[in-house]
Amino acid sequence: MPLSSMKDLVSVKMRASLSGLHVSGAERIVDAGVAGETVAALAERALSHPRGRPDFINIKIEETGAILRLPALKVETREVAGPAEGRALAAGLLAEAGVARAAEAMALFESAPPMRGAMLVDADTLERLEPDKERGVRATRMDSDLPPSLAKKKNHFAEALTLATKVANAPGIVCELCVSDDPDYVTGYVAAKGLGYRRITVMKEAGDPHGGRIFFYRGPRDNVAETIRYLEGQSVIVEGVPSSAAPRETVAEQMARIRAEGLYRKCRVLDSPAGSVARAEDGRELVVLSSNDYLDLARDARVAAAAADAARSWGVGAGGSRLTTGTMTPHVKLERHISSFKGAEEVVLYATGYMANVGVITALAKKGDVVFSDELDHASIIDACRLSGAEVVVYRHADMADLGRRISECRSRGRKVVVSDGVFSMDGDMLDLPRFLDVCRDAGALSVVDEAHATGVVGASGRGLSEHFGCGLPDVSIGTLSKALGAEGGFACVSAELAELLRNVSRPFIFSTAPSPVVVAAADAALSVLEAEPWRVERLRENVAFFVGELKAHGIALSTQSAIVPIPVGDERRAMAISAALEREGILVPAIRYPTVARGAARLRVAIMSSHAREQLSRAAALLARFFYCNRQNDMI
Ligand code: WAQ
Ligand code: MG
Repeated sequence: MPLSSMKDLVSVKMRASLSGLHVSGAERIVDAGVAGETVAALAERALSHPRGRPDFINIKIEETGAILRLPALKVETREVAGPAEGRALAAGLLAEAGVARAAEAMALFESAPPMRGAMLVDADTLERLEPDKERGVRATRMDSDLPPSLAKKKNHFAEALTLATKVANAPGIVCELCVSDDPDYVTGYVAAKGLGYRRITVMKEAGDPHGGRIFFYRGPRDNVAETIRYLEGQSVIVEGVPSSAAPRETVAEQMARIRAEGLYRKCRVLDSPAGSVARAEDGRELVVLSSNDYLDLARDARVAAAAADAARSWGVGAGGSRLTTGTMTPHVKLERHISSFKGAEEVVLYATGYMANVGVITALAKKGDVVFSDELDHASIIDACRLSGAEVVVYRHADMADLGRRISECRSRGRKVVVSDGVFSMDGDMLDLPRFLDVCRDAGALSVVDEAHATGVVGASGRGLSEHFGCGLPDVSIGTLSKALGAEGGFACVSAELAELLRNVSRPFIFSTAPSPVVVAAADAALSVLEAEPWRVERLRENVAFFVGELKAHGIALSTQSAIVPIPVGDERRAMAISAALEREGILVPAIRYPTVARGAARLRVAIMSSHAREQLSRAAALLARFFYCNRQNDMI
């Protein structure tokens, strides 16, 4: 039959498989006039499915028969912390919808083999009612009213809401339970006419390929056939389907939630330069135990003079990006200086440490490549991984065996890049660089190590992990000028070949104005001070050991391999209370909370400086221990 002679709307269904195994399926109900383009769009979707290229695609065009138009179920999303909470919530919703034996029902997912369709189950006895138990019942002949441009790509949410709306309106169906079978899609839902579409963000562990649907039926057995006929044959268009489930939260609501969760933050204003003692806005003096200015170089007279001189000779702004007019003599001089300090072939500067991570990782990895990242890597690395478009594989913290296993399991033909913090910024521990380099070399992977908290701190003269371990450099050693070097900016130590790559493709390098010659000259001077005065690094190490010893004497046993001493507290509000009590005593130790660390893993993060006096450190340790223990017994200090 020529398409043009078909009635207004047609159903177009696509099913794709590879070696007989299902790859993807989709269906649309569209005007007969656009059936051709719909066929093309569905074929393209099948051919580009992430699961692989199918060897068989079946596309069918049929008349729809009478169309039933249904309003989309109301959507509500519940954020849960993990699958246990998600499943308990689902059980409660099922009970609300009239399925008493909810837990038993959910166990059906575990016992049944993977199915193309849903289980049709008696809501009271949990007996299976569908004739073909291997295939299940498939709900078909449905579509949303989303315009074609929005329905091109797989949209789990919109497709599930469309199906759920059709199913909830089926005769005899009291509710539905769904968990996706996509390993990385962990969201599921419970849907019923009365409940609406209740999304639950986590219903299973990530990576779990199991999932399924259960349609709960209540009514005479004689009517089951009619229910199945509706599910399989009645054409339905669901109206008002949103293209995404993002909950609408006003800015005021969002801020209220942030406060309620104990996650509110604001900038503290200090009325003094960086250093181990600061003046608060109200004039009070505070001992700063949270600065990254580890070697007290930010206000060093020689560093400040270099900045002032540079401002006079070179002006303040660079006036252009590095590849246009922004590269000045001071930039090149600093890059050479850092290269010789680190023993690297070349160095590429970035405006900040964050940008260095983003710039390096997005340059090395793109779509089709794989980045392996430690689960405790810094936020800038996490953002960089996301931005790169590469597949991201997160391995267990500092676990080189786990890293090796994950690399060996990786089947991608793309480039492999492994990235780790050198010193972990929230835990203060150090990467085992020699083993890390071994794993990377064996795998033919590029190694990237962020030494932001290691530069100036780790190694006898502050040259970082390679100096500490007496081993070679990773392919990329990233560092920052804004912590121990007291200035601002980031850098990547690389081979000449990689430097060329970064200057050609690294977008933060290409599209940022070059760092100001003022900060560049300051960093250069700071590096000279560090080279001339390695005692600063030694003093820092002694101060760390002293502080850790003091804490231990007060009953808090901790270890660190850097200048970062984290004191684990757990509860966000408790960490805030201890931090506030310390501040009342004139000691500045911030509470670190989600999203910087995991929820419920809040901590006080002490950072030691070479310029801290022993008395400052011992008093701080004593007060810290007092508040830490006092606050464990009762919530008030
Ligand atoms: N009819 C009946 N059952 C089906 C159908 C169908 N048309 N399609 C899939 N199933 C069953 C089958 O057993 C699958 O294993 C299982 O459902 C899951 O299918 O963000 O993606 O397509 O709100 O993996 C839900 C949350 C996503 C969406 C559901 O399901 C959101 C999803 P999947
Ligand atoms: Mg699926």
